Amino acid sequence: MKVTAIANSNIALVKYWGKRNEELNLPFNNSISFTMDDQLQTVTTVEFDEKLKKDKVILDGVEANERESARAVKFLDVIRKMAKIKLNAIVVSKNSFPKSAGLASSASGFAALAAAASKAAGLNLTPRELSMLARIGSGSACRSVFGGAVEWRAGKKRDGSDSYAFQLSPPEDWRDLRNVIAIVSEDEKKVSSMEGMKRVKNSALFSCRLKTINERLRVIRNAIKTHNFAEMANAIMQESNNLHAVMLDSWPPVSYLSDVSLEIIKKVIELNESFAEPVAAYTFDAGPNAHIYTTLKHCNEIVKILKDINGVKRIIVCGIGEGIRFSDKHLF
Ligand code: 2P0
Repeated sequence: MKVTAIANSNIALVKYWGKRNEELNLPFNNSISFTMDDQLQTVTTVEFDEKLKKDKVILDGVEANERESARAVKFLDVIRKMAKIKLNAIVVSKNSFPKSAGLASSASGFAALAAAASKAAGLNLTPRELSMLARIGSGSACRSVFGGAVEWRAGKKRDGSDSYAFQLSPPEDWRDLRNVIAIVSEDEKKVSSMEGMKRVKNSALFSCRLKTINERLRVIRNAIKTHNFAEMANAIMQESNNLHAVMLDSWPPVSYLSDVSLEIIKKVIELNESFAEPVAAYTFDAGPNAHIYTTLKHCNEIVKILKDINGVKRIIVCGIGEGIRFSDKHLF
């Protein structure tokens, strides 16, 4: 049976960084994200077929490289074990955005693959089970199973059975929220998230981050519930600063922000000062591209500011989007 699933990327307000278990992608702390609209999307079709001698993975029209292919095969092995099947699969996947643009393609990629492959293997998983499965593919993928605002519960158990995402509020709840994305670099990052998360364990600041993160989670959760942008904004920016401070404090040091990123930070702070309240909040993942959360009212102004910054290559304005969906428009 051929199954096609669609998943959108998500951009965290409180970030996942550091694993208590690398095999199962179990984090140290809860994280909170918004799922993006269909501009940041992966569509994946999977079919298990007895005629195949090995798994075949096609990403954006070309055969996956060795590293990508090994990661997909390892994930398919998890699904084959769960479904008690031995068949090989063909996986065809298409992103609506460049794979290594720092736009979290692994989140939408593994969420779509988890959904398509588990169903194609005959499993009928609940959203929570699907979230746990996607997490094994890539941590942040567990959040892309759901739309709107999503929290990933870190959990405490060693087997990961209490580490999954759930929806805090549906996409239609905060219709005028936007993420203005400034693409600064489309190069593949030099230090992968996987490697960066290993190094963070050497950071003395990391234990301090974990002590203060619960308060930040509480503020953001509450701001989402009450649609209080100003309250959420400062917490988002402090969280991003804290994350990148911890990255720099890792050994060997990890540094993802560029001069252009720092210029964007400066401009957002100036904009907020001019309003005497936060109307925009920057956040950066494992790369120099900026994600500026704001409301529709201030969107054009932010786009204008970003366009004037030397080094900003492209701007994408994203709304809040849906979780996993299935489609009958197969890719092969
Ligand atoms: C996040 N990031 O919460 C954080 C913020 C990057 C910075 O999740 O090794 O690709 O596949 O579990 O999910 C990127 O890491 O890592 C990430 P793996 P993933 O969105």
